[in-house]
Amino acid sequence: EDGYDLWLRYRPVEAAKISDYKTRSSVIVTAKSPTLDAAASELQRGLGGMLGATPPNSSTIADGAIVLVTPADNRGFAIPADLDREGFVIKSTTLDGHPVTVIAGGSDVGVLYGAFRYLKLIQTGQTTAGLDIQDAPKLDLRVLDHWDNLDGHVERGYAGTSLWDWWRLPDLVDTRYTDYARANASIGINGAVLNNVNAKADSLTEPYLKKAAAIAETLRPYGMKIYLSARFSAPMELGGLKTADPEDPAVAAWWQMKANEIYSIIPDFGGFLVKANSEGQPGPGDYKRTHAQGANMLAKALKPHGGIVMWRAFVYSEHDATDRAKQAYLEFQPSDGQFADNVLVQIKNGAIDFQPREPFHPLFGAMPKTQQMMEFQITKEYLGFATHLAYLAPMWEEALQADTFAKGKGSTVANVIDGTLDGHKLTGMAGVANIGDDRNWTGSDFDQANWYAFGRFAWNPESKSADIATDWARMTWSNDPKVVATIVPMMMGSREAVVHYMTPLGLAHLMDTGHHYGPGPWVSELGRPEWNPAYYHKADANGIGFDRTKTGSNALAQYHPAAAKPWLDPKKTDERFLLWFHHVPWDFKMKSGRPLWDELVVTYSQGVDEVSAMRKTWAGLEGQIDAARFDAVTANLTIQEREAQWWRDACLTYFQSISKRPLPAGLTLPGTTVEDYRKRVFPYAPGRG
Ligand code: BDP
Repeated sequence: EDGYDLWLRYRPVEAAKISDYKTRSSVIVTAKSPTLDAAASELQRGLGGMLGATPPNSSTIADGAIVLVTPADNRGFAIPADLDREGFVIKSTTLDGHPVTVIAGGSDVGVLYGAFRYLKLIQTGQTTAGLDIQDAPKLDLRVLDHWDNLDGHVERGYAGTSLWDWWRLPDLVDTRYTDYARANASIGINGAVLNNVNAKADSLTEPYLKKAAAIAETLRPYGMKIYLSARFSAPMELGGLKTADPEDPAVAAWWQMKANEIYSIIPDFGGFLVKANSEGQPGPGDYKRTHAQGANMLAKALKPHGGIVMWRAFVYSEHDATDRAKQAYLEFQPSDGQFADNVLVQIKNGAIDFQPREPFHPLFGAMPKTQQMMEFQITKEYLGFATHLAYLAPMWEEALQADTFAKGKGSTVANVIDGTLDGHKLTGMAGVANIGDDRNWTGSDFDQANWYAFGRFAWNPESKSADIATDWARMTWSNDPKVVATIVPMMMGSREAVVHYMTPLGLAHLMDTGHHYGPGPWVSELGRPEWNPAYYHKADANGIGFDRTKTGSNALAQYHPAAAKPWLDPKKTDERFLLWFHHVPWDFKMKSGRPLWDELVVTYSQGVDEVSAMRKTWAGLEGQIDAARFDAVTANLTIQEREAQWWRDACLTYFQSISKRPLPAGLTLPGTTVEDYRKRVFPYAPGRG
């Protein structure tokens, strides 16, 4: 196996279970539509693979049939009136006197989602008897953001080059797009932004729209819409206008014309994603206009066609770099209530940038009159690329379950983005994709889990990362309980291990600059302060950490007082966030009784031990996992173990040169100098922007 099949491997189930499943999976009764066809053929593929014989497609109901039902063709089955358009019911029942399994959807795509859920029951070894399942997504937009450039390079991509063959599209439509769509539909992802947020205006020209339309055509039966990142200055670059000022009528007219053209080529186009006035991208700020003015101008152009705008809150300016963590809030919060009803403000989970651990972004819950959507990064820019094993779901669960206290206790980020806290209609979650043209899609087998988990959280932000890991491990590796019981805990601890050996105790952004791979805590010479790791850790003779209390940047004041309270006093702060919020002395007493410096050394060392343990655990699975995938994971874990050690040694050597303290008893460093570590550079690291 080479990982191409992802979690849709459909390998034969145990002989003992086959006949039981077969009595309920004999014929598929279907109606005609591309989406229902996709559902039927997935059931045939899956059941054929798992049960040994492909059930026929039929239009007559018989014993054991799986009957696909929609409001347009309900076959006498009472579809619940409240069933969401994308929701489904799976029910063991009797139709025309025959015992059957009904998969009913609120629409065709609901049936498709139901078919995948039915298959998952068998994939994970559960019963298909006496079923009565009803489910529907909690969020409207469940979108992958591809940071793919038109030349095929993927920004922060560690899985090869772009899936989108812009060069040969629309004539050549890679059959792989169908498998991409199947994988997404299996977890309910219903949208893809095809191009990088650092966008080229060319994406909006007719030839590229026709290429995008060919992709849209392939994804459509699977319930997916396509979106494009829009370059704000496109009216100048493509339309020859002298300005892109959102308040200029000629600019608005150009966008209206462009939107009309897009919809004439892609009738169900989803809308725009925009990165504006951030890291050199043009935006409304260039004309002293607000983000809301910019977003609303685009939203107005899309509105007649049913399109939406996802406007990113990832901004930080070179002019005020006292605390980068504060800037998005300062720029966006005052515009609460000003965004149009087809705009969502897309916010990263933390206020800096996809670090191994960040507290939740203070904008969540702070703009009750604005539709806010979550942006997670699936590609592991700051967590060891596709090489290091880090299952990100626990990190996302931590962010989603964080309490904003916006409307009292229990105002979780999940409830902000699912619209329930403030009664918003339009909701969503975006994930920066980790997908490329590597045979295994994501550059490593375990990174498939992050794509999978993203889909599950987008479907239901209340999901539990351990449940997701269990399902994924069963579908991807093996249903053997021993294998599952080995892999799941390994996954569950993996992100915390990365935190420990890269950025423990609330540290952040210590990665080497540019590519963000490997340690670079010593970097302090770059042009803009917030490009330097030293800006983030602020280590000096007195101590370490970023003071975000009143005596420092006071970023804490951006949180609701009840949310900020547990972080105000360093003695009471959850130590996982200690150095994020506080600059504390090297001898600050930790809960363990150790001084901070010792704790730092111990935690870094613990991270290395955790990776060694993962490598050994995996080695114990030899023979129980197919050889090619086993070896690939083994190789990655070997690299990760070596690099965890490098992270520990380099960071501690550097911090020791500042703290001037001895290591706690029993722990050592190799004696390499900071200068030597500094010389280890990677000019050709993948994925750089
Ligand atoms: C940072 C990446 C950069 C992206 C930027 C963004 O380093 O490549 O363009 O985020 O989100 O994490 O726009």
